[in-house]
Amino acid sequence: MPVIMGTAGHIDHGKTALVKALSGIDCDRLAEEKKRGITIELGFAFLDLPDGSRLGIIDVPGHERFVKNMVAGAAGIDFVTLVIAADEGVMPQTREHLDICALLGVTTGLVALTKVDLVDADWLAMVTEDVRAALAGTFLEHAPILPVSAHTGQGLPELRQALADLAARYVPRYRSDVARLPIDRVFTLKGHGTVVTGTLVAGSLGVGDDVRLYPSEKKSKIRSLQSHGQPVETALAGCRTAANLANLDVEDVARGEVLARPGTLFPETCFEVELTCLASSPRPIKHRTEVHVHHGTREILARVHLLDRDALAPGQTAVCQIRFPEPMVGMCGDRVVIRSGAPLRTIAGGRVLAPMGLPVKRFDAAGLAALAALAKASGPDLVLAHLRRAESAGLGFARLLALTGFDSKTLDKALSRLCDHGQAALVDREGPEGRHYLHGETAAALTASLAAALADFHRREPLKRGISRSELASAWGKDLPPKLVHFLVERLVRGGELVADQDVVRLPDHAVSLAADQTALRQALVAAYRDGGLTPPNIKDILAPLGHTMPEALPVYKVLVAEGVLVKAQENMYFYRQAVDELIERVRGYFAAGNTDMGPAQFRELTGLSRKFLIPLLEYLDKTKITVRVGDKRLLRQK
Ligand SMILES: Nc1nc2c(ncn2[C@@H]2O[C@H](COP(=O)(O)OP(=O)(O)OP(=O)(O)O)[C@@H](O)[C@H]2O)c(=O)[nH]1
Ligand SMILES: [Mg+2]
Repeated sequence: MPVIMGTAGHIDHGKTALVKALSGIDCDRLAEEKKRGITIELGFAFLDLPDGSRLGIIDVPGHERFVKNMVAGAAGIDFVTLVIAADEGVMPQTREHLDICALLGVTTGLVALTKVDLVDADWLAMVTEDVRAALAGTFLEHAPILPVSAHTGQGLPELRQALADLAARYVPRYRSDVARLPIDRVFTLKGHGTVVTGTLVAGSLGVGDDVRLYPSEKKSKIRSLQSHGQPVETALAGCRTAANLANLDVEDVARGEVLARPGTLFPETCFEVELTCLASSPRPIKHRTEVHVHHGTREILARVHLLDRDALAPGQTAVCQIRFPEPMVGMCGDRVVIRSGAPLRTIAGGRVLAPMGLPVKRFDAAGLAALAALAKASGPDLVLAHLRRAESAGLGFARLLALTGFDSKTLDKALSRLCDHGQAALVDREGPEGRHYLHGETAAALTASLAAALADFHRREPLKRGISRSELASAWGKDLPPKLVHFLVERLVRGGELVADQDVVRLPDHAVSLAADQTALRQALVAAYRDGGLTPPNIKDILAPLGHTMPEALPVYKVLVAEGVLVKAQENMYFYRQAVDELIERVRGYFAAGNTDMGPAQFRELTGLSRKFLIPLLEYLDKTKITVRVGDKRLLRQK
């Protein structure tokens, strides 16, 4: 994996000259840069090291106004060469760039004390001492300070050696394998179309790959690739990469956007960040302060939402949310640098805990504890912390990759271990974001709630065998994805805690049973309707002598109808099933005898019934499709 060195340091201190002296490459390409003698845009070069590897170089501008370009470049570097001119010594952007590197998570580097041809030995000794003092307490505290001159070549061999040593010792800091190319330049190459460049911070991209431009999610395909200036089939993490993109015009792409594969990044307007206010910041950061946020190659105005305090004092660290006016894409472990508007200076920075913030109430202990857990947890615990926060929504594999910054293998292992121990549950093998998981406790709580809902249903509907799956999904599970309800039901069935009888589910100990007095009622009802035939007594007259009301008797009626003993012709009018069946036979016989239609008069003649029963029964015959009504006559329905 190629290592990338970035320059840093005050304007005019000789960064670009040093890169040229080392690599032969002049990074100041723009006419304006040549004219003004300063760097504006990022410059890219490389140095072939004695061990055969290639060191990528990003040359940044020192001008105070172009710090945003510096941040974009430094976001992709592995170590820094802090360039300090021996004649001037430590200057404001020397310190600011050093702060920015620290905030971006850079942990190693060296100091090139350049332009030594302009100073004498005494001065050099004094400046070296000053520099050492300025580095105290920073990540470069013990770094080598190498005197060099781009003009005379003095110290260059030693500098090359020191760079090679750092590159050899460098341990890559990105573990994720989600390919991401934060774009730092967009241009048109005659005959080829749109080209974007950037440092591939993780993963790999190949020619022909389907890609998306985030956060807009515009579609594209990689036509060709270059790595450190050479055509390649595959660009690897850490490489300076240029990608020629199909279907996109230069105007479609902006610096700060990110090139990645479809479905791997998740645009959101809130990042959760562990933020540190620089000790050198002139004032605290107040809640809701608007600041310039630098993330990857993007710079955007956003607000800092402090959750556990009203102001973040210089030197303090807190977990907070950064709320953006438009969607952004990030990964856990990304760095942000924060600059204040007036005067423009770096005041804070930190580590992204979650690139997809969740609603957290300020000063809410539980919400803050869940966030704090993200800052502290690692390995499977980090996965659990996210699953816990996701509650019943759960998380897909792709989203978990972005939330943890793990590579796929590590995440895979962590999840299978968690599932084996019941700490997580795989609820869907083919969710929209890959395999879908719940926290074990969330799954357990949902399962318990489902069982309780079923028990409740049995209590309310003791005479129903159970509830259909679809009814269960639309009632108890109305706020959950249907696949999740299915998973929970299956899980209970597998555990023997629930019985599924085709489409109907019930608790194992539930059986349709009538209470003792209901058994008596049942017998009385059957007798009353059997004796009543097509002219049963009024319900009130049946129930009153038995000492029952209709609400009490209704469940028993329902059972009798379900069992086919009674027929419900209309509200509060039931008949003995057998009597109705005989009536139907008589009606069929009437038509079989050559009658083509049947009016109410013929029906009365056939049955001897009064209007009270006649009309409901005729309507019942229509409803059950024995007859069909035409005008006030009935025809036999052809089967
Ligand atoms: N004498 C002397 N002059 C140098 C040396 N290195 C750079 N310079 C001069 O210092 C001036 C600035 O050099 P650059 O390399 O452009 O400085 P820089 O740090 O890249 O500047 P910015 O990118 O604008 O921040 C130029 O005029 C260089 O010729 C050196 O080692 N010795
Ligand atoms: Mg320069």
